[in-house]
Amino acid sequence: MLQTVDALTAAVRKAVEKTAVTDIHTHLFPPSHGDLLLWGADEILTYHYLVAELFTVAPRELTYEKFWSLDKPAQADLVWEHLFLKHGALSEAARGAITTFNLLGLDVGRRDLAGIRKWFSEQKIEQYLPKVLELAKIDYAVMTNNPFTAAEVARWERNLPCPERLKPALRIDPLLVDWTSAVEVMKAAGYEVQARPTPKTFDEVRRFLLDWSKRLKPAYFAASLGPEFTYPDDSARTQIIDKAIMPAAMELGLPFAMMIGVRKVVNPGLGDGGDGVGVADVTAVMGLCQNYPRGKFLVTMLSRVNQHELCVLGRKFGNLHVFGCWWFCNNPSIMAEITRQRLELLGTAFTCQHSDARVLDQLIYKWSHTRKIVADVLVEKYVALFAAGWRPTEAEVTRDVRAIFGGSFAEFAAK
Ligand code: HDL
Ligand code: ZN
Repeated sequence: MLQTVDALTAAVRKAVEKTAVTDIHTHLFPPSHGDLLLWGADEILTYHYLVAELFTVAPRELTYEKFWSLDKPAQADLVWEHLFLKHGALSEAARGAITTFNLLGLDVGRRDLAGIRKWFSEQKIEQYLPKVLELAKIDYAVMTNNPFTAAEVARWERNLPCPERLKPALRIDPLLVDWTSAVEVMKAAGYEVQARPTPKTFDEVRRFLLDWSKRLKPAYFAASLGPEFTYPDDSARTQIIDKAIMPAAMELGLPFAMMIGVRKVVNPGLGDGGDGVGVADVTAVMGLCQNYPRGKFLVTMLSRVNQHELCVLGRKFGNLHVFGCWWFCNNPSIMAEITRQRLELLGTAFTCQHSDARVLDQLIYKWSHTRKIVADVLVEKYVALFAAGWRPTEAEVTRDVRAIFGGSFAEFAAK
């Protein structure tokens, strides 16, 4: 038994520091998939979050066209110059790059970008990937694998090796947000689908999903959806969900993960960094949970405005698992607020974070920053319990930390 507040506080901080996390949503790829897996100093510095921030301070003569015409190191040099040297690296993404370099043991204080680049050039990805997973204390990470992206399909068709600790997820946005291009891809792959959805088309979409699931053995189906997403409605999208996606997901016992609220391409000049956020309609999630009591839904939402309503839905539906402080919510101020709210409304029946890492090395900072915030919130909640006479044991504290670090997700996915 932990008999003092100090002993309890130390136990909570130790458990958060030491407990492995399952990173349930990333954009990582197996090293065998070559340049799809991004890593190293220049990828860290040209992360689309930092590119967007560069253009908040860059001189007017730096146009998007000029920037994108540069090679990656030259782009990284501009980010380094403007966001790290000429301005305080105080944003979460900029501070994250510094945390990553620091935890890799690089002397970032010397600001020697050439030296940092040299160190990375000496790393071999086969050894570096497990080193990063160990540093971030990740047991495994779930990837984002899109069967509608030719470059990805080409790698999967070669049956290249994939490390045990990287698990696929089947990403199916085009079925819901770009139906005509999805039809073209499925048709070219030999599925008898047509743009005007018919019963045959729905059967073929389901077969497409089952065939890819056989190949990838995904942890879940996933889609990112805009603020305008509604369900049910009289759109083809509702039919695709009802007649193809959910039947396939339920046949396989897989969750359907929805990331809702991205306002796509508000500024095309920023490339991947050009997306914004919009307040979405949480009743779409409610409709799915009501219509599919035997289905399983993983949901994260992009707008801070949607978090409380989503949390309350998480209390109403055992087939809904709330996860992550996604993207523009992945900042200490909002992460603390969301995590406190979820503990208060959901206990440990949620997943506190996912990294969304696009660049392998980001796992290091995203989880280091997350652990700090989560530890502070958990200490507050356990100390309040202690003050009311409860005496948690160290094992119980570790159990609860693991629950919000992926344990509850595993239980939910296995239901
Ligand atoms: O759609 C998604 O999975 C989002 O996470 C986007 O990839 C986004 O660009 C991102 O990287 N967010 O962190
Ligand atoms: Zn993502």
